[in-house]
Amino acid sequence: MNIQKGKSEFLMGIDNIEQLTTWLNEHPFINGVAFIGRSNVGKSSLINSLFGKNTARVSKTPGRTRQVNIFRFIVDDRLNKTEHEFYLFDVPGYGHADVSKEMAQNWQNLLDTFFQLCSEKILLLNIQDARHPLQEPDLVFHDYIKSFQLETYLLFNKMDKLKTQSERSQLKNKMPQIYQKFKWVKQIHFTSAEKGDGLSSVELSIINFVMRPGTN
Ligand SMILES: Nc1nc2c(ncn2[C@@H]2O[C@H](COP(=O)(O)OP(=O)(O)OP(=O)(O)O)[C@@H](O)[C@H]2O)c(=O)[nH]1
Ligand SMILES: [Mg+2]
Repeated sequence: MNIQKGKSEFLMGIDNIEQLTTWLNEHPFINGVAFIGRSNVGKSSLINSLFGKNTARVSKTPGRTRQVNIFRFIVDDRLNKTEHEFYLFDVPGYGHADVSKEMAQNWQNLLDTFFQLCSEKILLLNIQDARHPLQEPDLVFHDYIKSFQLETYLLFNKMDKLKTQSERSQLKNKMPQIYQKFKWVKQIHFTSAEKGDGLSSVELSIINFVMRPGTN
């Protein structure tokens, strides 16, 4: 089975609480995956690498994804010659230092609405920067998200940026602390959206989650 690259379809971007509430209430049993992480960690880039390039917008300016972007993607089951549709969410980054209070509050409200109303069939992929693990906003986010009890996997992205031995051992040395802090997280992946490292196992994990028995 695999995700059909390039067949993912952008449905809409929502930056308004009422609209998000309506959409989620109209879709109570959605099965799919949501990408969330600090701004600029590579959520949109990972989405493009996994679901086909040009699915999501990639930016050099942090904070570019200002909406909950909703997509549809297709898993191709070649053995049984069937196709299955699921939802994909690119959720705005948290932990901005440089936005107005009003904007940060709007984001928080969007996140609250999203996590309160999304079905438990959504897999949460939390993206963090491999160069800066255990950042304060990530720890705050985990404290926040834990109570929603969604299946959550952690992705350390931009692994290609750990170029020297010493940069790599910095991450390695923090692993015991990372496993401790994120104990409740079911899987941890190490990826590079740019080079493609680790993406096939992330793809497999997504497929295993959305295709698990009893959910279609
Ligand atoms: N070297 C390297 N650069 C990456 C990787 N993933 C993303 N980038 C770069 O990081 C920048 C931000 O990537 P985005 O995918 O837009 O990040 P985002 O998390 O969606 O950001 P927001 O939408 O602002 O929350 C872009 O310049 C990407 O090209 C990676 O694995 N390796
Ligand atoms: Mg983005």
